[in-house]
Amino acid sequence: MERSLVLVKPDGVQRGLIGEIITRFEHRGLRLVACKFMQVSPELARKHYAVHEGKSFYEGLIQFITSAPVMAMVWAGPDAISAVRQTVGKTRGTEAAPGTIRHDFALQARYNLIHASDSVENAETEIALWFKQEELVEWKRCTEDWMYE
Ligand code: FUP
Repeated sequence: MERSLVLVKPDGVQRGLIGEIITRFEHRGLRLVACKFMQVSPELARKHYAVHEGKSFYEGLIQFITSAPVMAMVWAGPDAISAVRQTVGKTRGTEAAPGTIRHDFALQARYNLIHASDSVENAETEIALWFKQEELVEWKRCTEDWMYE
């Protein structure tokens, strides 16, 4: 069972897409294990995007992610990293496959609605950065008996 850190970024919150995005992951069969609506501090933003430090879009990204609240979540399931990223779609909406969230609701890179962990290792680091251990809920969806082998 893998876990992924998913953020509905400020554009998704402002555009009223939190519910739509959660619905996509619920329908996919993933399990929500943590969720919090929060204003991101510049310190947290810089830690989260440390891998992009020095890139041309880095400062704009920090400004953007701190510009309005985000909905931070952890989703779990078999192959959750690739399942979540498949549902999210490629970075730019114009390159994302039809049916993905970014294709259906976004066009460009910065305003691409969602962050989703790109590896198991990064997911665990990101989850530890965004959530305390006690905020992660241990439970099982009844649908899992009919979806997970
Ligand atoms: P992704 O994994 O698809 O979220 O994308 P990346 O890790 O490549 O980029 C992280 C974030 O940087 C993107 F969500 C948006 C932002 N970005 C830009 O603003 N401009 C770019 O050219 C590339 C990325």
